[in-house]
Amino acid sequence: MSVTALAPLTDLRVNGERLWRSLMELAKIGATKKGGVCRLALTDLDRQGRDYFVSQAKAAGCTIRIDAVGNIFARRAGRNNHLPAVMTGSHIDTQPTGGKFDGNYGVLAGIEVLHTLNDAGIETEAPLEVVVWTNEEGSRFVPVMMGSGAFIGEFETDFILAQKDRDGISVGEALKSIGYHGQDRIDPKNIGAYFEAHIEQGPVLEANDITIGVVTGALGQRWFDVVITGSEAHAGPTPMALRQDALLAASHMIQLVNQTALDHAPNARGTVGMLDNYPNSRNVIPGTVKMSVDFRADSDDILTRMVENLHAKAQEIAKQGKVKIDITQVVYFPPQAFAKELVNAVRHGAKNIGLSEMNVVSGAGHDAVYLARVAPTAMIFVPCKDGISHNEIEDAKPEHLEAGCNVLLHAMLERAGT
Ligand code: HGY
Ligand code: MN
Ligand code: MN
Ligand code: MN
Repeated sequence: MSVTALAPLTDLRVNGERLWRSLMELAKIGATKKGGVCRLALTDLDRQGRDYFVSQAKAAGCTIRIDAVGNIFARRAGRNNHLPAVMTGSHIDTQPTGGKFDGNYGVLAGIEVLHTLNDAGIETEAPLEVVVWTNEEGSRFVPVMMGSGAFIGEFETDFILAQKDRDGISVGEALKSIGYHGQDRIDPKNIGAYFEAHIEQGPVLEANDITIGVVTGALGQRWFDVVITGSEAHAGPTPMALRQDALLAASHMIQLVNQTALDHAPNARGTVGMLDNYPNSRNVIPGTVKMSVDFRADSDDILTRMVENLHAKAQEIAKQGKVKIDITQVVYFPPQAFAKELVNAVRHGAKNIGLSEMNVVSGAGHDAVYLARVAPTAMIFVPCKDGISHNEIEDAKPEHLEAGCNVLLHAMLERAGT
Protein backbone atom coordinates (compact mmCIF):
# COMPACT_ATOMS: atom_id res chain seq x y z
CA MET A 1 0.00 0.00 0.00
CA SER A 2 1.64 3.27 -1.06
CA VAL A 3 0.58 5.37 1.89
CA THR A 4 3.39 7.49 3.28
CA ALA A 5 2.81 6.58 6.90
CA LEU A 6 3.69 9.68 8.93
CA ALA A 7 5.21 9.17 12.35
CA PRO A 8 2.41 7.75 14.47
CA LEU A 9 1.20 9.89 17.36
CA THR A 10 3.43 8.05 19.79
CA ASP A 11 1.91 9.49 22.94
CA LEU A 12 -1.63 8.49 21.94
CA ARG A 13 -3.12 5.87 24.29
CA VAL A 14 -6.38 3.94 24.43
CA ASN A 15 -8.83 4.20 27.31
CA GLY A 16 -8.24 0.94 29.20
CA GLU A 17 -11.21 1.44 31.49
CA ARG A 18 -13.60 1.91 28.58
CA LEU A 19 -12.15 -1.25 26.96
CA TRP A 20 -12.58 -3.21 30.21
CA ARG A 21 -16.17 -1.93 30.63
CA SER A 22 -17.07 -3.03 27.11
CA LEU A 23 -15.56 -6.48 27.73
CA MET A 24 -17.59 -6.86 30.93
CA GLU A 25 -20.74 -5.65 29.11
CA LEU A 26 -20.29 -8.24 26.35
CA ALA A 27 -19.42 -10.93 28.92
CA LYS A 28 -22.92 -10.54 30.42
CA ILE A 29 -24.33 -12.07 27.22
CA GLY A 30 -24.11 -15.82 27.87
CA ALA A 31 -22.57 -15.35 31.32
CA THR A 32 -22.17 -18.65 33.22
CA LYS A 33 -22.28 -19.21 37.00
CA LYS A 34 -18.51 -19.85 37.11
CA GLY A 35 -17.76 -16.44 35.57
CA GLY A 36 -17.29 -17.66 32.02
CA VAL A 37 -19.30 -17.24 28.84
CA CYS A 38 -21.30 -19.77 26.82
CA ARG A 39 -22.26 -18.04 23.57
CA LEU A 40 -22.22 -20.71 20.86
CA ALA A 41 -22.02 -19.62 17.23
CA LEU A 42 -25.30 -18.49 15.62
CA THR A 43 -27.41 -18.97 18.72
CA ASP A 44 -29.67 -16.21 20.01
CA LEU A 45 -26.93 -15.31 22.50
CA ASP A 46 -24.55 -14.87 19.55
CA ARG A 47 -27.20 -12.61 18.00
CA GLN A 48 -27.29 -10.51 21.16
CA GLY A 49 -23.49 -10.29 21.14
CA ARG A 50 -23.52 -9.29 17.48
CA ASP A 51 -26.17 -6.65 18.15
CA TYR A 52 -23.98 -5.29 20.96
CA PHE A 53 -20.97 -5.09 18.62
CA VAL A 54 -23.01 -3.36 15.88
CA SER A 55 -24.31 -0.78 18.39
CA GLN A 56 -20.76 -0.10 19.61
CA ALA A 57 -19.45 0.16 16.05
CA LYS A 58 -22.22 2.53 14.99
CA ALA A 59 -21.55 4.64 18.09
CA ALA A 60 -17.93 4.83 16.88
CA GLY A 61 -19.16 6.18 13.54
CA CYS A 62 -18.85 3.01 11.48
CA THR A 63 -20.92 1.79 8.58
CA ILE A 64 -21.88 -1.88 8.83
CA ARG A 65 -21.73 -4.60 6.15
CA ILE A 66 -22.60 -8.27 6.59
CA ASP A 67 -21.58 -10.99 4.15
CA ALA A 68 -23.30 -14.24 3.18
CA VAL A 69 -21.86 -16.24 6.09
CA GLY A 70 -22.61 -13.58 8.70
CA ASN A 71 -19.18 -11.94 9.00
CA ILE A 72 -19.75 -8.37 10.23
CA PHE A 73 -17.51 -5.58 8.81
CA ALA A 74 -17.60 -2.27 10.72
CA ARG A 75 -15.88 0.35 8.55
CA ARG A 76 -14.46 3.73 9.64
CA ALA A 77 -13.91 5.91 6.58
CA GLY A 78 -10.48 7.37 5.91
CA ARG A 79 -9.46 10.37 3.76
CA ASN A 80 -8.89 8.11 0.79
CA ASN A 81 -11.44 5.29 0.79
CA HIS A 82 -10.07 3.84 -2.42
CA LEU A 83 -7.09 2.59 -0.40
CA PRO A 84 -7.25 -0.97 0.93
CA ALA A 85 -8.60 -0.99 4.48
CA VAL A 86 -6.43 -1.68 7.51
CA MET A 87 -8.39 -4.39 9.26
CA THR A 88 -8.57 -5.91 12.73
CA GLY A 89 -11.04 -8.20 14.44
CA SER A 90 -11.62 -11.63 15.93
CA HIS A 91 -14.68 -13.62 17.05
CA ILE A 92 -17.40 -13.40 19.70
CA ASP A 93 -18.62 -17.00 19.52
CA THR A 94 -17.28 -19.02 22.46
CA GLN A 95 -16.72 -22.55 23.58
CA PRO A 96 -19.50 -24.09 25.75
CA THR A 97 -17.22 -23.48 28.75
CA GLY A 98 -15.60 -20.39 27.29
CA GLY A 99 -14.18 -17.27 28.86
CA LYS A 100 -14.75 -13.52 28.69
CA PHE A 101 -11.67 -12.75 26.60
CA ASP A 102 -11.03 -15.43 23.91
CA GLY A 103 -12.00 -13.63 20.69
CA ASN A 104 -14.07 -10.98 22.47
CA TYR A 105 -10.90 -9.08 23.36
CA GLY A 106 -9.73 -8.75 19.75
CA VAL A 107 -13.13 -7.48 18.62
CA LEU A 108 -13.55 -4.90 21.38
CA ALA A 109 -9.89 -3.82 21.22
CA GLY A 110 -10.65 -2.90 17.61
CA ILE A 111 -13.63 -0.81 18.69
CA GLU A 112 -11.53 0.85 21.41
CA VAL A 113 -8.97 1.86 18.75
CA LEU A 114 -11.78 3.60 16.84
CA HIS A 115 -13.08 5.37 19.95
CA THR A 116 -9.53 6.56 20.73
CA LEU A 117 -9.07 7.97 17.22
CA ASN A 118 -12.48 9.65 17.40
CA ASP A 119 -11.64 11.22 20.79
CA ALA A 120 -8.36 12.53 19.38
CA GLY A 121 -10.05 13.75 16.16
CA ILE A 122 -7.66 11.71 14.06
CA GLU A 123 -8.59 10.87 10.48
CA THR A 124 -6.53 8.11 8.89
CA GLU A 125 -5.52 8.14 5.25
CA ALA A 126 -6.80 4.60 4.62
CA PRO A 127 -10.13 3.31 5.96
CA LEU A 128 -10.16 1.03 9.02
CA GLU A 129 -12.36 -2.05 9.51
CA VAL A 130 -13.19 -4.04 12.64
CA VAL A 131 -14.55 -7.50 11.86
CA VAL A 132 -16.53 -10.12 13.78
CA TRP A 133 -15.81 -13.46 12.07
CA THR A 134 -18.53 -16.10 12.19
CA ASN A 135 -17.97 -19.34 14.13
CA GLU A 136 -14.24 -19.17 14.78
CA GLU A 137 -14.46 -21.82 17.52
CA GLY A 138 -15.73 -24.75 15.47
CA SER A 139 -17.58 -26.03 18.53
CA ARG A 140 -21.22 -26.04 17.32
CA PHE A 141 -20.40 -26.23 13.60
CA VAL A 142 -17.29 -27.42 11.79
CA PRO A 143 -15.08 -26.32 10.19
CA VAL A 144 -13.33 -24.15 12.74
CA MET A 145 -12.54 -20.52 11.68
CA MET A 146 -15.51 -20.89 9.37
CA GLY A 147 -16.31 -17.25 8.59
CA SER A 148 -12.76 -16.14 7.86
CA GLY A 149 -12.17 -19.32 5.86
CA ALA A 150 -15.22 -18.61 3.70
CA PHE A 151 -14.17 -14.95 3.34
CA ILE A 152 -10.77 -15.83 1.84
CA GLY A 153 -12.23 -18.57 -0.38
CA GLU A 154 -11.01 -21.63 1.55
CA PHE A 155 -14.65 -22.81 1.70
CA GLU A 156 -17.49 -22.27 -0.79
CA THR A 157 -20.37 -20.29 0.72
CA ASP A 158 -22.91 -23.01 -0.16
CA PHE A 159 -20.75 -25.62 1.58
CA ILE A 160 -20.68 -23.49 4.72
CA LEU A 161 -24.41 -22.71 4.70
CA ALA A 162 -25.13 -26.44 4.45
CA GLN A 163 -23.00 -27.46 7.48
CA LYS A 164 -25.20 -28.85 10.27
CA ASP A 165 -24.85 -28.97 14.04
CA ARG A 166 -25.56 -32.12 16.09
CA ASP A 167 -29.28 -31.28 16.08
CA GLY A 168 -29.33 -31.10 12.27
CA ILE A 169 -29.72 -27.30 12.12
CA SER A 170 -27.78 -25.81 9.18
CA VAL A 171 -25.59 -22.71 9.27
CA GLY A 172 -27.92 -21.12 6.72
CA GLU A 173 -31.01 -21.73 8.88
CA ALA A 174 -29.22 -20.49 12.00
CA LEU A 175 -27.97 -17.33 10.26
CA LYS A 176 -31.49 -16.52 9.06
CA SER A 177 -32.97 -17.18 12.50
CA ILE A 178 -30.63 -14.61 14.09
CA GLY A 179 -30.99 -12.12 11.25
CA TYR A 180 -27.32 -12.11 10.18
CA HIS A 181 -27.57 -13.74 6.77
CA GLY A 182 -26.05 -10.84 4.84
CA GLN A 183 -25.76 -10.04 1.14
CA ASP A 184 -22.74 -7.69 1.14
CA ARG A 185 -19.71 -8.70 -0.90
CA ILE A 186 -16.40 -7.61 0.58
CA ASP A 187 -13.32 -8.12 -1.56
CA PRO A 188 -10.69 -10.18 0.31
CA LYS A 189 -8.05 -8.82 -2.06
CA ASN A 190 -8.69 -5.26 -0.91
CA ILE A 191 -7.12 -5.44 2.54
CA GLY A 192 -3.99 -3.43 3.29
CA ALA A 193 -3.14 -5.29 6.51
CA TYR A 194 -4.83 -7.42 9.17
CA PHE A 195 -3.95 -7.31 12.87
CA GLU A 196 -5.58 -9.47 15.55
CA ALA A 197 -5.22 -8.95 19.29
CA HIS A 198 -5.83 -12.08 21.37
CA ILE A 199 -5.03 -13.56 24.76
CA GLU A 200 -2.23 -16.12 24.46
CA GLN A 201 -4.35 -18.99 25.82
CA GLY A 202 -1.13 -20.62 27.02
CA PRO A 203 1.46 -20.14 29.81
CA VAL A 204 4.50 -18.68 27.97
CA LEU A 205 4.06 -14.90 28.43
CA GLU A 206 3.00 -15.11 32.05
CA ALA A 207 5.82 -17.56 32.89
CA ASN A 208 8.35 -15.13 31.38
CA ASP A 209 6.65 -12.04 32.86
CA ILE A 210 6.26 -10.55 29.37
CA THR A 211 3.39 -8.25 28.38
CA ILE A 212 3.30 -8.53 24.57
CA GLY A 213 3.54 -11.72 22.53
CA VAL A 214 4.85 -10.97 19.03
CA VAL A 215 3.18 -13.84 17.22
CA THR A 216 5.39 -15.17 14.43
CA GLY A 217 2.95 -17.88 13.33
CA ALA A 218 0.48 -20.60 14.30
CA LEU A 219 0.50 -24.39 14.43
CA GLY A 220 -1.10 -26.32 11.58
CA GLN A 221 -4.19 -28.33 12.43
CA ARG A 222 -5.93 -31.45 11.17
CA TRP A 223 -9.25 -32.47 12.74
CA PHE A 224 -11.09 -35.75 12.15
CA ASP A 225 -14.46 -37.29 12.87
CA VAL A 226 -14.02 -40.94 13.86
CA VAL A 227 -16.91 -43.42 13.85
CA ILE A 228 -16.31 -46.80 15.47
CA THR A 229 -18.90 -49.44 14.64
CA GLY A 230 -19.08 -52.60 16.76
CA SER A 231 -22.22 -54.41 17.85
CA GLU A 232 -24.53 -53.84 20.80
CA ALA A 233 -24.94 -56.95 22.94
CA HIS A 234 -25.95 -57.94 26.44
CA ALA A 235 -23.30 -57.16 29.08
CA GLY A 236 -24.05 -60.42 30.92
CA PRO A 237 -24.35 -63.44 28.63
CA THR A 238 -21.85 -62.22 26.02
CA PRO A 239 -18.42 -63.78 26.67
CA MET A 240 -15.47 -61.34 26.56
CA ALA A 241 -13.96 -63.06 23.51
CA LEU A 242 -17.11 -62.60 21.43
CA ARG A 243 -17.58 -58.88 21.98
CA GLN A 244 -17.35 -56.10 19.39
CA ASP A 245 -17.04 -53.34 21.92
CA ALA A 246 -16.89 -49.91 20.22
CA LEU A 247 -16.04 -48.09 23.44
CA LEU A 248 -13.12 -50.42 24.20
CA ALA A 249 -11.77 -49.68 20.72
CA ALA A 250 -12.32 -45.97 21.37
CA SER A 251 -10.21 -46.24 24.51
CA HIS A 252 -7.33 -47.58 22.38
CA MET A 253 -7.90 -44.75 19.87
CA ILE A 254 -7.69 -42.15 22.65
CA GLN A 255 -4.39 -43.64 23.80
CA LEU A 256 -3.20 -43.67 20.17
CA VAL A 257 -4.00 -39.96 19.66
CA ASN A 258 -2.17 -39.04 22.84
CA GLN A 259 0.87 -41.22 22.11
CA THR A 260 1.12 -39.99 18.51
CA ALA A 261 1.47 -36.42 19.77
CA LEU A 262 4.02 -37.46 22.42
CA ASP A 263 6.01 -39.31 19.75
CA HIS A 264 6.28 -36.04 17.77
CA ALA A 265 7.21 -33.77 20.70
CA PRO A 266 7.82 -30.95 21.51
CA ASN A 267 5.29 -28.95 19.46
CA ALA A 268 2.82 -31.64 18.41
CA ARG A 269 -0.59 -31.78 20.09
CA GLY A 270 -3.24 -34.52 20.07
CA THR A 271 -6.67 -34.22 21.70
CA VAL A 272 -9.90 -36.20 21.76
CA GLY A 273 -12.38 -33.56 22.90
CA MET A 274 -15.73 -35.01 21.88
CA LEU A 275 -17.09 -38.54 22.36
CA ASP A 276 -20.62 -39.88 21.88
CA ASN A 277 -21.19 -43.45 23.10
CA TYR A 278 -24.23 -45.39 21.81
CA PRO A 279 -26.52 -46.60 23.28
CA ASN A 280 -24.80 -45.44 26.50
CA SER A 281 -26.66 -47.90 28.72
CA ARG A 282 -25.00 -49.56 31.71
CA ASN A 283 -25.67 -53.15 30.65
CA VAL A 284 -25.28 -52.87 26.87
CA ILE A 285 -21.94 -53.41 25.18
CA PRO A 286 -21.49 -50.16 23.17
CA GLY A 287 -22.17 -50.66 19.49
CA THR A 288 -21.17 -47.24 18.15
CA VAL A 289 -18.82 -44.48 19.24
CA LYS A 290 -18.38 -41.11 17.49
CA MET A 291 -15.31 -39.15 18.56
CA SER A 292 -13.22 -36.19 17.46
CA VAL A 293 -9.46 -36.00 16.87
CA ASP A 294 -7.60 -32.68 16.95
CA PHE A 295 -3.96 -32.92 15.75
CA ARG A 296 -1.62 -29.91 15.67
CA ALA A 297 2.05 -29.43 14.83
CA ASP A 298 4.53 -26.77 13.73
CA SER A 299 5.37 -28.59 10.49
CA ASP A 300 3.18 -30.02 7.77
CA ASP A 301 5.44 -33.06 7.49
CA ILE A 302 4.96 -33.89 11.15
CA LEU A 303 1.19 -33.51 10.75
CA THR A 304 1.34 -35.89 7.78
CA ARG A 305 3.31 -38.46 9.79
CA MET A 306 0.90 -38.20 12.71
CA VAL A 307 -2.08 -38.78 10.44
CA GLU A 308 -0.42 -41.72 8.68
CA ASN A 309 0.25 -43.26 12.09
CA LEU A 310 -3.36 -42.68 13.12
CA HIS A 311 -4.72 -44.48 10.06
CA ALA A 312 -2.27 -47.38 10.28
CA LYS A 313 -2.72 -48.06 14.00
CA ALA A 314 -6.51 -47.56 13.78
CA GLN A 315 -6.73 -50.48 11.38
CA GLU A 316 -4.83 -52.66 13.88
CA ILE A 317 -7.24 -51.60 16.64
CA ALA A 318 -10.20 -52.35 14.36
CA LYS A 319 -8.87 -55.83 13.56
CA GLN A 320 -8.12 -56.63 17.18
CA GLY A 321 -11.52 -55.42 18.35
CA LYS A 322 -13.50 -56.85 15.39
CA VAL A 323 -14.95 -53.36 14.82
CA LYS A 324 -15.02 -50.94 11.88
CA ILE A 325 -13.23 -47.59 12.24
CA ASP A 326 -14.00 -44.77 9.76
CA ILE A 327 -11.85 -41.64 9.92
CA THR A 328 -12.97 -38.49 8.04
CA GLN A 329 -10.93 -35.29 7.91
CA VAL A 330 -13.02 -32.18 8.71
CA VAL A 331 -10.35 -29.51 9.18
CA TYR A 332 -6.96 -29.03 7.60
CA PHE A 333 -4.71 -26.02 7.46
CA PRO A 334 -0.91 -26.09 7.44
CA PRO A 335 1.25 -24.12 9.89
CA GLN A 336 1.03 -20.40 9.03
CA ALA A 337 3.83 -17.84 9.36
CA PHE A 338 2.82 -14.17 9.69
CA ALA A 339 4.22 -11.32 7.56
CA LYS A 340 7.69 -10.30 8.78
CA GLU A 341 7.05 -6.59 8.08
CA LEU A 342 3.93 -6.62 10.24
CA VAL A 343 5.45 -8.84 12.92
CA ASN A 344 8.24 -6.24 13.16
CA ALA A 345 5.65 -3.44 13.36
CA VAL A 346 4.09 -5.19 16.36
CA ARG A 347 7.49 -5.61 17.99
CA HIS A 348 8.48 -1.97 17.39
CA GLY A 349 5.07 -0.82 18.57
CA ALA A 350 5.58 -2.67 21.84
CA LYS A 351 9.10 -1.31 22.27
CA ASN A 352 8.06 2.28 21.44
CA ILE A 353 5.45 2.08 24.18
CA GLY A 354 8.05 0.64 26.56
CA LEU A 355 6.41 -2.80 26.84
CA SER A 356 8.27 -6.08 27.29
CA GLU A 357 7.84 -8.39 24.30
CA MET A 358 8.90 -11.77 23.02
CA ASN A 359 8.26 -13.97 19.98
CA VAL A 360 5.64 -16.66 20.41
CA VAL A 361 4.03 -19.28 18.15
CA SER A 362 0.29 -19.69 18.54
CA GLY A 363 -0.89 -23.19 19.52
CA ALA A 364 -4.44 -22.00 18.90
CA GLY A 365 -5.92 -21.36 15.50
CA HIS A 366 -7.19 -17.86 14.80
CA ASP A 367 -8.96 -16.05 11.98
CA ALA A 368 -5.60 -14.38 11.35
CA VAL A 369 -4.33 -17.74 10.05
CA TYR A 370 -6.72 -17.46 7.09
CA LEU A 371 -6.36 -13.69 6.65
CA ALA A 372 -2.61 -14.26 6.28
CA ARG A 373 -3.34 -15.91 2.95
CA VAL A 374 -4.79 -12.71 1.44
CA ALA A 375 -3.13 -9.82 3.29
CA PRO A 376 -0.05 -9.00 5.37
CA THR A 377 -1.12 -10.25 8.81
CA ALA A 378 0.19 -10.22 12.38
CA MET A 379 -1.14 -10.98 15.85
CA ILE A 380 -0.64 -9.36 19.23
CA PHE A 381 -0.84 -11.64 22.27
CA VAL A 382 -1.28 -10.62 25.87
CA PRO A 383 -0.98 -12.96 28.88
CA CYS A 384 -3.96 -14.74 30.43
CA LYS A 385 -4.05 -15.97 34.03
CA ASP A 386 -2.17 -19.28 34.47
CA GLY A 387 -2.30 -19.62 30.66
CA ILE A 388 -5.83 -21.00 30.97
CA SER A 389 -8.45 -20.60 28.22
CA HIS A 390 -11.39 -22.61 26.82
CA ASN A 391 -12.34 -22.66 30.48
CA GLU A 392 -14.84 -20.50 32.40
CA ILE A 393 -12.14 -19.29 34.79
CA GLU A 394 -10.22 -17.67 31.89
CA ASP A 395 -8.93 -14.33 33.16
CA ALA A 396 -6.66 -11.48 32.06
CA LYS A 397 -5.33 -8.27 33.64
CA PRO A 398 -6.88 -4.95 32.55
CA GLU A 399 -3.39 -3.44 32.21
CA HIS A 400 -2.30 -6.23 29.85
CA LEU A 401 -5.45 -5.90 27.74
CA GLU A 402 -4.88 -2.12 27.60
CA ALA A 403 -1.21 -2.59 26.63
CA GLY A 404 -2.11 -4.96 23.78
CA CYS A 405 -4.74 -2.50 22.58
CA ASN A 406 -2.16 0.31 22.53
CA VAL A 407 0.12 -1.85 20.38
CA LEU A 408 -2.83 -2.54 18.08
CA LEU A 409 -3.61 1.21 17.90
CA HIS A 410 -0.09 2.15 16.82
CA ALA A 411 0.37 -0.78 14.46
CA MET A 412 -2.89 0.14 12.69
CA LEU A 413 -2.07 3.88 12.67
CA GLU A 414 1.36 3.25 11.18
CA ARG A 415 -0.16 1.14 8.42
CA ALA A 416 -3.16 3.36 7.69
CA GLY A 417 -1.24 6.63 7.76
CA THR A 418 -2.59 9.87 9.26
O1 HGY B 1 -9.17 -24.55 18.24
C1 HGY B 1 -8.60 -23.46 18.19
O2 HGY B 1 -7.41 -23.35 18.09
C2 HGY B 1 -9.42 -22.22 18.24
O3 HGY B 1 -9.71 -21.89 19.56
N1 HGY B 1 -10.62 -22.31 17.47
MN1 MN C 1 -10.06 -17.26 19.89
MN1 MN D 1 -11.02 -20.38 21.23
MN1 MN E 1 -9.16 -19.45 18.07
